[in-house]
Amino acid sequence: MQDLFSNLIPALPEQETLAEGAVLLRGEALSHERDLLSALAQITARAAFRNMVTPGGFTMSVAMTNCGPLGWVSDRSGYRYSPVDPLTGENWPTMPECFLKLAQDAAAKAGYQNFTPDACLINRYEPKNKLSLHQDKDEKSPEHPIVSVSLGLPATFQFGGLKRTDPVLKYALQHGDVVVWGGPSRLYYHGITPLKDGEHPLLGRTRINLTFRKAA
Ligand code: MD6
Ligand code: FE
Repeated sequence: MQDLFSNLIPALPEQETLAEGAVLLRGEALSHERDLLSALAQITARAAFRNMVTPGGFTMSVAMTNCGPLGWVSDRSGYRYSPVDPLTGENWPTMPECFLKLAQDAAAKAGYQNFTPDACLINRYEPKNKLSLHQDKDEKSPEHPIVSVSLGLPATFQFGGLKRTDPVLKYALQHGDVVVWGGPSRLYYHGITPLKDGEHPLLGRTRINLTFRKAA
């Protein structure tokens, strides 16, 4: 059947450059999906998803947790990386081997050798949730890239420039897609538009995003 339609629906390229330093690796995480999702369930059993509060006092619609030596946290006093989950007072769960391998393999494919992430921020989107345009600038090692893994419902990723007012391009991110992002575009503004409702066979009405960083 696939042959019947392959001339009507052109396949998207396996690798696409979004900007200098930023590469979309389509389907890169697909072969690991079951391992990734079972590791995720173990993490969230210990460090539950929660809606953090911004320094300005707004509750984020996207729910978050972390694994690895450092986790990204936000509250009324600001954004920072912390070894401790403020909800439990315990360290964040260890970064699973399958997470680390995926992140390092993807970084290497994109030309970033020796990526040694010490933080993995895990975002959970439900329909209508969005992430406003922002820069990732809380990391002390911006010479390292960020590796971002999309699982579950598709999302529209907005990708701009160094200024908030720069024009933004939009990209569809599907289950299994990985974006590796660094170098000249490491500090570009980006965001996720309100998630469209749908049903994913493994994740239901949810999108999960894993972002691996070298934070320290
Ligand atoms: C998301 N991602 O995809 C949100 N940040 O749900 C990010 O904010 C992000 O994908 C830095 C680098 C890659 C990203
Ligand atoms: Fe970001």
